[in-house]
Amino acid sequence: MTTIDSPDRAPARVAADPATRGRFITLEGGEGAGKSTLLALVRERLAARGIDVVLTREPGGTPLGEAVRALVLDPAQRGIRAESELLLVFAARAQHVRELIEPALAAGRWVVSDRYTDASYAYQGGGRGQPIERIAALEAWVAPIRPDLSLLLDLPVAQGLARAGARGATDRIEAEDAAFFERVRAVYRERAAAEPGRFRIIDASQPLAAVCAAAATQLDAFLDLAGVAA
Ligand code: T5A
Repeated sequence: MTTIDSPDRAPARVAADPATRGRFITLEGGEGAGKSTLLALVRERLAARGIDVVLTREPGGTPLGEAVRALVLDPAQRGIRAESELLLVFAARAQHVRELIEPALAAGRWVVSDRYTDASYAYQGGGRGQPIERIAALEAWVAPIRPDLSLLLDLPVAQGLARAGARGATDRIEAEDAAFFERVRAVYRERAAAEPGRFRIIDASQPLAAVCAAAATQLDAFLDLAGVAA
């Protein structure tokens, strides 16, 4: 018989010892900002310092998360309501946090995720107009773990959409209008301004080499602060 996961039956959260816990880094930004491209650089930079890295993404990162991703990005799913979309991305995230992120961090591995909760504030909050308190409640419930560092790749909306569009087929969210993505960008920038200790803003409108150099500088500074030997 299938059982329903209740708070009593749910496995205990993996306790992370702050002294040995890995670090959690997220890459954020609008469409075509260069996050996926940058992921490889981040892995190399961390590996060069002997850090064991797990690369992942949202929505995604687990079999359930990848299935949700396919649904959320499917252009054929025209009728998805804003509330449904919010719950879907958080359903994927709940699984991602419990199945991958928390255990990896507790084991001392570093986790680098292409998007995390800031994307929900930006897309479902800014883009779709879902109330911030609702997003915050879901975050507190299923994704209380906070990134140690978030790199925000910021660039004008038109430039990002042109890059994303040059790849060909448009997904369900990329098909939104420019005003939607302006709201997404505005929320990202507000969040970065509100949490300067966690966020580093990178000008992603520059040529790729300059974006990579800026990201490398920020990562090196973070690694030095974290006491990781060069
Ligand atoms: N979403 C996600 C939500 O709505 N809520 C949520 O909670 C979460 C987690 C996920 C979608 O889901 C939404 C947001 C997204 O719409 P995604 O694939 O993560 O999809 O997001 P996208 O932004 O669509 O991914 P993209 O692949 O479009 O953007 P990237 O990863 O930022 O960009 P990248 O690296 O693929 O680069 C795009 C193109 O630009 C070129 C690259 O070569 C590539 O061709 N490029 C550059 N060209 C010139 N100069 C540079 N500096 C360049 N950087 C990259």
